[in-house]
Amino acid sequence: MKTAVVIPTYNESANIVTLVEGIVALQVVAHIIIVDDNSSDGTGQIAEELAKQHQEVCVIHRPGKLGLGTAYVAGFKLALTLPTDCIVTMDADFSHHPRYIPSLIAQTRVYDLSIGSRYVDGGGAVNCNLWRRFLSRMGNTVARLTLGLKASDCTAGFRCYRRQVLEAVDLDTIFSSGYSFLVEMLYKCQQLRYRIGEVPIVFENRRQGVSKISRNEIWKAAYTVLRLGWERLAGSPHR
Ligand SMILES: Nc1nc2c(ncn2[C@@H]2O[C@H](COP(=O)(O)OP(=O)(O)O)[C@@H](O)[C@H]2O)c(=O)[nH]1
Ligand SMILES: [Mg+2]
Repeated sequence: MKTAVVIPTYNESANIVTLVEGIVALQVVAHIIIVDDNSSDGTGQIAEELAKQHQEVCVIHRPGKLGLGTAYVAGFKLALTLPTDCIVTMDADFSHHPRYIPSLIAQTRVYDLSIGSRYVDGGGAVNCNLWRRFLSRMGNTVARLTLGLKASDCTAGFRCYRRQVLEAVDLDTIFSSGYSFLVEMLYKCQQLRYRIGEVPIVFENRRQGVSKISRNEIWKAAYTVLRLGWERLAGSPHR
């Protein structure tokens, strides 16, 4: 399976080199697409250096912090121009460890979308404070109940999509620009009746840098779930 990994970055200079080197060392990834939003800590320049050293790496530079969701879309669009069979998404902060990439890719033979999941047997989360745990559990419960999502970990950003999935979903109609993109995308995949599977991962809270999830993002995520829930009730499944 020819695989591309999409990594959105915003101020990840402490992580990006070791992460990229860890992924390259796996020797199962053909393309590493870094989508940087003009990070003030120089992540974009470091990514350019990595691109010179590793032929797998390419970098998309955007002018400012435009959101996690639109960063995924930019990365997906580039990945679809390349001869890829599946596209992995992951955070740059080692919460999503590269060691799980091979099992996510392997599951893609069975599933159209494989999720690196904290909430299936063998999965877990370490070093996360009570607030993080609460937020994640709460977000998952609300998304599952409101949207009828079947996955256990609906907010996970560690995923592997078959190419066909990203070709079928109209990426330009996704209205979430931020973190709630993940829930919206999962909802669309379930609506389109794609097979969705989960692979256990142990999520580790970031050791370097700071989280970019803000209170505003949490409100926007709540709005996304309510909006999709309303559309579900009103019976328009694809928007
Ligand atoms: N390009 C881009 N990347 C982002 C943006 N917001 C967050 N990220 C990246 O998305 C990933 C997830 O963000 P993170 O802060 O780790 O969120 P958390 O794990 O929920 O705390 C990290 O690799 C961030 O650098 C954004 O607006 N644009
Ligand atoms: Mg993170």
